[in-house]
Amino acid sequence: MPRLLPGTSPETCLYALTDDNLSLGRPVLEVAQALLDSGIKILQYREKDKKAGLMLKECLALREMTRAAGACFIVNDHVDIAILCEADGVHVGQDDLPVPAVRRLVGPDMIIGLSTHSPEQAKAAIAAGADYIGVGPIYATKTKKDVCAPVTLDYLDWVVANIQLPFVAIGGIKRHNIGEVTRHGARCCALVSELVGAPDIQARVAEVRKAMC
Ligand code: TZP
Ligand code: MG
Repeated sequence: MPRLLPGTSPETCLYALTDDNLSLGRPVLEVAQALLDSGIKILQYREKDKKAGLMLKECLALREMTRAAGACFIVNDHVDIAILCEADGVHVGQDDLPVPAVRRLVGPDMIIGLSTHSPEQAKAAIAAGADYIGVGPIYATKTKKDVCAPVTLDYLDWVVANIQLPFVAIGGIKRHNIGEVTRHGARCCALVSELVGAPDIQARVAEVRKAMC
């Protein structure tokens, strides 16, 4: 996935998402720095309960931090904030602005990720011009509100067999099941609670990485 992973190996990768509510009281910038220090090369800012002014401030800081770490920076939902902080990409869901509309706003170079939950949505994502798709939730998760039922490894298997676009497996992925996900062909896995909720983030990233193959 060369566009999604500037400067990194396309072998296997961990994609980390922020969530202040799960971070054991630690500020998002501290958590993000720990993730980057652990070698995370894709970071998504995903904060559902914050005001736009604070989100922009945090994203401007995260942009600097990710640039210094040689990491890709993606902003969830907020196309305006992604543009203003010069993020590498923006990630949207099925009920957010449609990908062609996002493309008109961000221009040709910004990465657009789209969450998908079915083969139909994956095919539509390609037709709409997404640069990568999210595939999930693979397992049950409490992190996302209004989440659909787990798509299970069956949808992942279908994506692996049928979709050429880069994809990121997500949803309920933890150190005890990530090996199963990578053995089913996912090279990039996105985790929220398992990483930001770890008391020792660097140790957790190392454990998760070890379990990936
Ligand atoms: N999209 C699908 S599931 C999910 C998102 C953002 C949340 C995943 O969180 P966790 O804690 O890794 O299960
Ligand atoms: Mg969204």
